[in-house]
Amino acid sequence: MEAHATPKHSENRVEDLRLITGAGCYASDWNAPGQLYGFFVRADRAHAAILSVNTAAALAHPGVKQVLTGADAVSAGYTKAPHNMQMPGRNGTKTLAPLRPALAHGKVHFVGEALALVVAESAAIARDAADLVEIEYRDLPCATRAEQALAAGAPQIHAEVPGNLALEFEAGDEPAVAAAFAKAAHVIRLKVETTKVSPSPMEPRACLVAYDAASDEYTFNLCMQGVTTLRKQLSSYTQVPEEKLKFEVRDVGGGFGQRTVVYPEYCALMLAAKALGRPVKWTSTRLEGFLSDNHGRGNVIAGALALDRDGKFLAMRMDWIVDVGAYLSPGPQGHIRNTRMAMTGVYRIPALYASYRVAVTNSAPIGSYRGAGRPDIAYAVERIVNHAAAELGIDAVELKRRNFIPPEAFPYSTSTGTSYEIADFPGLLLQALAQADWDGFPKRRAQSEAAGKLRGRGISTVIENTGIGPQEEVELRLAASGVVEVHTVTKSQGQGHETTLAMIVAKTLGIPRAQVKVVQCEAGTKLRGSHTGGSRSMVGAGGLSHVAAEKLIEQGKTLAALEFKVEPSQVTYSQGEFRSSESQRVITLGELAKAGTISAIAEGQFNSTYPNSCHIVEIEIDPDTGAPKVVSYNAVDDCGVIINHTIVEGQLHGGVVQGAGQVFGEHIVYDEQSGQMLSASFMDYPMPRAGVIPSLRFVPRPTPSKVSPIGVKGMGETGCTASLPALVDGVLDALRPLGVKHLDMPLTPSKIWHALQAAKQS
Ligand code: MCN
Repeated sequence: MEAHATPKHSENRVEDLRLITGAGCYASDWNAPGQLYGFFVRADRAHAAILSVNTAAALAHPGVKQVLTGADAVSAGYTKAPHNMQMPGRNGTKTLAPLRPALAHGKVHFVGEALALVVAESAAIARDAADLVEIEYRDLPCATRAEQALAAGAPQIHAEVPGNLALEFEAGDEPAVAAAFAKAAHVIRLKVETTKVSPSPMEPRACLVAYDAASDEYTFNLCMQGVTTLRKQLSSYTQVPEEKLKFEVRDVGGGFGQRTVVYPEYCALMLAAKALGRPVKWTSTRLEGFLSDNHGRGNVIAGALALDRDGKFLAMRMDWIVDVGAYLSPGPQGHIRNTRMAMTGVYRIPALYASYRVAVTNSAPIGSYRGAGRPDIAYAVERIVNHAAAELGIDAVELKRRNFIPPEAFPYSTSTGTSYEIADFPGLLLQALAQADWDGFPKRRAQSEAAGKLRGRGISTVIENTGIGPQEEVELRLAASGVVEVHTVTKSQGQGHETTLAMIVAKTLGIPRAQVKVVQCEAGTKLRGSHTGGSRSMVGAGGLSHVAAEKLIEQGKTLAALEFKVEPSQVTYSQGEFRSSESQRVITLGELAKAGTISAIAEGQFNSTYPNSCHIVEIEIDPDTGAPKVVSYNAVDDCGVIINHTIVEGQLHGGVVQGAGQVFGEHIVYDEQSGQMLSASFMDYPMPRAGVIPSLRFVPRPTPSKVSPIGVKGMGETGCTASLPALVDGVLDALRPLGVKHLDMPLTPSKIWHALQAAKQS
């Protein structure tokens, strides 16, 4: 295991030169001879019956080839969007999933829903002609927030989902929790919201589809996070067999979960490409992205924590209202299930219970977004624990220490059915406290006060489940040149897999990294596995790259033994060369492959790993403007054995900054009356800027995982998970002395300033 640990400043990313010099090839860089261009006509209202769609004027526009509408989607049978909400509901009920024609038919359910596709000789013509599609609507009242949609008398959004309740289910032991609450010395309650956000990858969604009548095959160039999941979902939506769906993808400019899944637009483009016999290309504008790409989070959680007289946790209850948007996106089960997996957080809580009400609303569908439920549960648990500390006058660090799952209790089974493999929370905390100079805070606070500023410190101690996936395969191909190709069905969207997978194989084979080439989602690949998501790539594809390299060595020994005329057990391998003391000859990897490519496939299925973190922040607030400023950010993280320190630090930094984006500004807001989105541009939706986390200090504190053959724990999301509670806690710690107990994200200067004014007057 340790063989894979690398020194602190490890190798640079091989992909970066290509990506930062404009030599990348993204979805909209692909073109096909004779291609046409699509533009989607989208709903300009949140909830309305479609009385008519008149395409005559658009069709008559010069250069327009076709206008597809919901009727075409329905007659093709492209109506049943896939989803994976298979968990049983209360009293054996099943999820009620509304139909979702690839182009809206009969009704529109959110602003931005695609309802017609104009295909033309140029993108500009398609866009112009879209204005000529005449739609007659009958407006209906809307409900864009889940609490509003579930309230009595709310507008009925889909006939198939009475009361807008798609599923109600529960986890844990309600009677045990009720009994513990009945005997508790203290019960602390807090309602928090994990706000709705837009993942906003740099690359807008794009898709080029070509149809080949001879083979009845479709070829796609699009943004994806891996071929297998998308292929399966696309096939499920359209009933086109998976083997007829081919993909060619090079670079992907960010995904964050949003690029994993099938979208209805891809299916509509398939219809056009087939009908017209020419490839059709569509590139989303940023506005379309805001309106129609899946959003993230969107939960309201009413939490309650029961404690005994000594501040020991007895039980926790959480009642969730989960917004899934207007339709179930293909993967909601994951981001809902994950909130149950780590419900106990890092604490020993004997009794847990959670109820969930999953609501449809007149808003864009919600999908997995970096962390997929893990940041939500970590935020809810940490907020209530830190709130309990403040309410009971116990130091937050002390309260955590009293309730941590101790290192000797691992593997630890939680009361919602999860088994945490290994962690050392007290050790992590101790190191983070030292790193952040926790005890020096009063002095720094006094200095800030002298300068007229409020200063607060925030702390989070979190754990999450990452890495679990279906049966995964990695293939190594050794060519006569000596180059070893690593084939995967995962797809990096910026995580640096070309570097890290190559490092793993190079290390196992003892050859230079330059001799290893990573090929992700090769066109027509038959390998099985999952996409890059759930921070599973290093646990799955990474571990299997190592196993495949070991297999390649064993295979090589057998082949070399034939050459040397000895037994395979008499052959040794080191640094790209096979030898045998019984023979004078040496044979290299490349020489071995002279007669033809040698390949080794490793397969395996992996369970969850449990990365965990302690993040400590300090924040200064200007009381005159309410503007918060992060002045220090310290992270101590356990992500098992580290393959590449620089990449891990980069991943952590990216996740932390994404968390900061949500904490300080990012927020998808719909107008409650009209259902229009009020945050559909970067002017209204403030992304975090470079200065938001000026200095992140990251120190790893690994406990290697045995789930992974190379000891790693998936960590691509932990920055998001740990930063939300730490940053919010930091702001509240600064405001608490003035009487502010809780604020929901986003903590904008205006919200903070108003809270300060209200506190002054009370
Ligand atoms: N790594 C390592 N040592 C470890 C663990 C990971 O060196 N112990 C490295 C890996 O080699 C890999 C990176 O860190 O290069 C992340 O690995 P892993 O934790 O396995 O996560 P994935 O590669 O599966 O990435 C998925 C994760 C998720 S779920 C989201 S969402 C996300 C993220 O990664 N989206 C991203 N990071 C992103 N980074 C970028 N730039 N763009 C996105 O869209």
